[in-house]
Amino acid sequence: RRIEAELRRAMTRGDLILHYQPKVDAVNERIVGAEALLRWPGAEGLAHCATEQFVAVAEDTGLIVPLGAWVLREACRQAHRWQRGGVGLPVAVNVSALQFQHAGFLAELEAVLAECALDPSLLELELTERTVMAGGDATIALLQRIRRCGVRLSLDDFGTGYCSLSYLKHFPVDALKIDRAFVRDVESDSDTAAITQAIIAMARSLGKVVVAEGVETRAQAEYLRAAGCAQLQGFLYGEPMAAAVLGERLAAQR
Ligand code: G
Ligand code: G
Ligand code: NA
Ligand code: MN
Repeated sequence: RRIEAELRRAMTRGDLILHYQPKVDAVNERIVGAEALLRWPGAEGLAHCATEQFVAVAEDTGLIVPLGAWVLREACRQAHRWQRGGVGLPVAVNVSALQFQHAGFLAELEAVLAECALDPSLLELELTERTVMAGGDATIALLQRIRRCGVRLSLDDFGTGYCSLSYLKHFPVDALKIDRAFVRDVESDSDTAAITQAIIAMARSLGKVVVAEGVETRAQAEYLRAAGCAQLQGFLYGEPMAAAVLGERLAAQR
């Protein structure tokens, strides 16, 4: 397919970049982490330039395996630059199901950590509920091995998949990210508010850090902070931005 060929070319040419979106502490609103997100800046004229679209193509074609490996390495290099600069900002990387289930994933992760000399606790992998639910016991064993490397794990888009709250205790993850669909309606819909409160309470009782994503308004932020969310992420605190721009914000908050 044409899109696949263009994406492949963009990858080998180095046309893809990563942007970083801040995560802030819900109480003091200082930046405590960043999520790496793929961008394809030269592709504005193409119909599939939006990340959601080309990531879907990459997942359908299997290109997500080498592309995801590139993202992991690039994000670790950036995290190491921040580590060396004395900032020590944890960086989160999205990992697709196919990439996670690929046989070489753990070895590659270990190799990248060693190559970048990165403190593993400065790397977090974001996996969706769907990804961890799909693999059964083998998945749990793999999650445990990743965690033993010192890398943090979080469950992304929580609440949209089919992961029941009671399953949470089986997954060795450090954090859970409440999907932005909940955040959007948390003040206007009492059922959403009740579910969100329940997710936060349950996750906290299991010792998981709760992160809310898609926070756009001050009112949402206040609500989520009061409900016990530890970290907030969303346009209110910054869109995904170039590493240098985030670096300036980090320097300014020191
Ligand atoms: O940042 P944005 O909302 O445009 O991202 C759209 C979708 O693409 C989101 O679901 C996001 O998780 C996914 N995405 C962005 N960057 C990456 C990446 O590096 N790897 C994977 N697997 N997905 C990504
Ligand atoms: O699937 P995942 O949660 O990784 O997707 C992250 C995506 O969410 C990114 O594409 C990012 O651009 C987008 N995003 C981040 N913050 C906000 C926000 O406050 N509102 C909306 N609508 N999208 C957001
Ligand atoms: Na994510
Ligand atoms: Mn998400």
